[in-house]
Amino acid sequence: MALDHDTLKDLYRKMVTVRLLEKRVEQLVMAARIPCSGHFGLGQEAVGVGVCGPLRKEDYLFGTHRGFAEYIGKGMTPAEILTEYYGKATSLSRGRLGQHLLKPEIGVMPLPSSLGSEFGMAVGAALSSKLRGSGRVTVNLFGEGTAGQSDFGPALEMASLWRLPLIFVCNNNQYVELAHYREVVATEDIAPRAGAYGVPYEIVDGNDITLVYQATERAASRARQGGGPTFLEFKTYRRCTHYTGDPGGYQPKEEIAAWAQKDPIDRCRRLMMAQGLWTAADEQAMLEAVSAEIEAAVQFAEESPYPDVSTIYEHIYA
Ligand SMILES: Cc1ncc(C[n+]2csc(CCOP(=O)(O)OP(=O)(O)O)c2C)c(N)n1
Ligand SMILES: [Mg+2]
Repeated sequence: MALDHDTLKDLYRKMVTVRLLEKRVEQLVMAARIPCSGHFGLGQEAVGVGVCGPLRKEDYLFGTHRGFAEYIGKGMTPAEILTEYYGKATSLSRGRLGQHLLKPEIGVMPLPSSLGSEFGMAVGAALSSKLRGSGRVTVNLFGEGTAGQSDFGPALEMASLWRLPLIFVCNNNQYVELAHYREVVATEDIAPRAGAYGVPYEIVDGNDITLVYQATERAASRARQGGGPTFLEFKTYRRCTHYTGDPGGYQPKEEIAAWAQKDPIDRCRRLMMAQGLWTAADEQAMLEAVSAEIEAAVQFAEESPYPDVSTIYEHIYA
């Protein structure tokens, strides 16, 4: 079944926001305006945006280091993201976090530097929801490389044993830093590992925003009804390098070109146009509005002060 029109348009706008914002942040990193590097996700926007689509504001999200899809999807704004990357005093963390986005008010949980340590945190969040009967669902998003980390199995075991309201989401973008994943991962699919722990799983086209949304909606409703965890693997492709400054060259040009044909934003726009929901004029107006929002956020971040040195001992435990 198709998504309702407003939902589809909202998801589309969010994917476009992610793409334009990532491009802009990359320029700002390369121009040394932003004092950290970035990891982006050109071509995989439908996963983070689509997964957050059916979530509620209070649901927990453990996102990734790669790009802004799940953060925009969960409701963070370009200004909130940019002020963090700039390290400015106007950011939610008062310039403390950099790339490690966090907004507990809308369920965006901390991103650890050590990939894989979020598995345990996600189990903890989901267990707290179950004990409190809060009805909150936890989404744990990670890459196919991170699925090789040692907490992965125990997290599946506990989530299954305790029937936790937890959705494991593997964003299989086919690259782990500078290696194709089949150089470091023994199997084509990650999801069947969940079956060994009694966790139901689905393998889904991650470049089809409708399918991503619907698979997550099924998993979330199972979780809310006490049915326990689900494992979703979304197949997609990272059409950019690992980080800003990575010279690339290890991804075959033909492979990148083939995946460009399956671009999730183009597919969504074609779908909306075919359904008569979207015109060239709508596209133009939306691009202008999103670009203006991003430029206003860049200006705000640029003009914001850095935190004063005298505040360095604030917000830490003695
Ligand atoms: C424990 C640990 N090892 C290595 C790294 C360095 N690192 C950062 S991103 C990355 C690649 C992870 O690949 P994947 O899980 O497929 O996620 P993707 O970057 O493709 O989104 C690695 C190895 C890290 N942050 N933490
Ligand atoms: Mg990967």
